[in-house]
Formats: sequence, structure tokens, C-alpha cells
Amino acid sequence: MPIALTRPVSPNMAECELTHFERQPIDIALAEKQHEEYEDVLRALGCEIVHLPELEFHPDSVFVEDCAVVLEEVAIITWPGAETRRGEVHSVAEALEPYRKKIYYIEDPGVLDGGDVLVVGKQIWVGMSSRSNTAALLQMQQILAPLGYLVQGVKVKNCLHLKSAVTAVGPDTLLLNPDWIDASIFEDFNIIETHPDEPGAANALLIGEDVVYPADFPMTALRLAEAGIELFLVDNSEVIKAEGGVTCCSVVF
Ligand code: CIR
Repeated sequence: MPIALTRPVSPNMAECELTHFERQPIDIALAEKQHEEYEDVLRALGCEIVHLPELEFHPDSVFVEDCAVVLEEVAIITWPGAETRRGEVHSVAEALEPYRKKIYYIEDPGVLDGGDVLVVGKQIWVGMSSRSNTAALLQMQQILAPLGYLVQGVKVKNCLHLKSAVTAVGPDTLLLNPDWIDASIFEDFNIIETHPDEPGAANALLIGEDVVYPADFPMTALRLAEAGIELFLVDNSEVIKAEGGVTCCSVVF
């Protein structure tokens, strides 16, 4: 049974980090309700939810994906690019201890957000963004090359993370916004493009063969459905205002 690590929404989420988005009011009660519904969908898809402790004074702490990359063999604890988020990693490392024999840590001068790490089988792309750098990419390569992973850096523009621009929606299918990432990097994959009116729609969470997807992007959802992909829709309005997506709110392994 897959494990999904999640953390409650911070009551201070409205003070979240924002890079490309204008600040908008966030309804915390609604964010909490949406997060519970997201967890219900993960449970319905067979995940066991493991709750991390609430971090009231870390506004972005619901976005647990940024703190760890968990692979079959090892876990890597990140060193988030935003200083305000570095206090989030300790409890994630602690929670992962029972599940992985070997836990590595990204170290200064490396900075890495899990949102910049796209894993498809043994291929890993690391977004070179405002949050993740070459030093972290080199550390990832050192840790993972001996385990047979091909780890490559890829330039991210106009958005926060690599996975704001591209995510997997099947074993050989990617959902991608061509304005934010160079699609030719992924020439071996089937590509579904986001609808031009929904630039933020490339973030989908693939669990096994199931895809958790925000109901907030109906036109891209239609494209996915037309491609034969079954979607499990969640309302994600408050997370989206905080520049997050569906992958960000859990670490599934
Ligand atoms: C941040 O800027 O760090 C948060 N407001 C959003 C993080 C979203 N995380 C993700 O896409 N993996």
C-alpha cells in the first residue's frame, strides 16, 4: 500500500512565499476542507495517509513535496531554496526514517525544492529554478547515478518549479505547458499540452495509473479525458493562490 505523507494547512498560509503570483486572500477554512478532501481522494486510491505535525509558523508547510524526494531505494531530504521553508525538513526526515534505510541530505551550497524534481522510472529531471541550483543537481547525480538513475538538469522559466510546467500523467505521457518548458527535451514521451487559457494546469499527481487533478482547470481536464486518462478531481483553489498544486501537498511512495 503506498504511503502518502501530508501535513495540515498552516493557519498562516496566507503569508506564504509568492514568486510569480500576486497575493490574494486565502480562505483558511476552505483550504483545510479542500486538503481533507484531497486526503480522502488519496485514501480512495489506496494510500495510507501518514500525518506530519502541524507547523503553525511555517505558512508553506502544507507543501511537503518540497522537503523530500523518495525513491524505492533511498530518500533525499532537500534544502529548500526559500530560507523561510528550511524549518520544514526536519520532521519530514524523521517521518521517513522507518521507511528508508538510507536517507541523504542536500547540503549547502546546494538548494533544492522537491517541486523541481520530476521522476519517471529511472529518469530524473531537476528544474534549475529560483529554488534549485547546479550544486544540488550535482549532489543528486552523485547519490543516484550508482543506483542506475539518469539525473539531468533542465531550465525552468516563468514559473516556480519544474513540476509547475510538466508532470507525468502515465508511464510514457507527460502533461506540459510549452511556454514554460522546452517540450523537445521530452521527445521520447507522448505530450499533452495544457489549454492556452490555463497556463497553471500542468501539475497533476500520478498514483499508479490514477491521476489526481484540480477541478480548477476544466479545459485541460477535457484534453486529458479525451486522451483516455481517468481523472480524480479535487477543488484546489486555495492551494493554487499560494502558488501550489496537487503534487505539492503530499509525498507518495
Ligand atoms: C512556495 O513558494 O514555496 C509556496 N508558496 C508554494 C510551493 C509549491 N510547491 C510545489 O509546487 N512543489
